[in-house]
Amino acid sequence: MRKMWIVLRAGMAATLLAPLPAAAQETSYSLTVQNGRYEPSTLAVKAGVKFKLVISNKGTMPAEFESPELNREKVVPPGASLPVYIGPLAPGAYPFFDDFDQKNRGQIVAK
Ligand SMILES: [Cu+2]
Repeated sequence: MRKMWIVLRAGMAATLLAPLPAAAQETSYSLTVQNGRYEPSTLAVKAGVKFKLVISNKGTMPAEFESPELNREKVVPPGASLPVYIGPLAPGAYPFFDDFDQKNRGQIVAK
């Protein structure tokens, strides 16, 4: 039992000494839904890098970020900001739309 504690404590010390996780320096972009439109409607991102896309819904109705090309679908309630993790993407254009308001469309362009 005592030996187990020593091993556990050694493990905890190693955790404390470990460098900051990669999440602290993640690539992040933001997308806003406002007045029935995505802003920006074309979002340029770096190709080959996984990134976090924070979707903020400033409207009064729920929005659903959807993209079969990106294989993502996320409902964002009014007033909420939610993250979606995407990529790494090959260079190209990836369309997305609001499944609750399908005239609201945009694209992510990876370069
Ligand atoms: Cu949908």
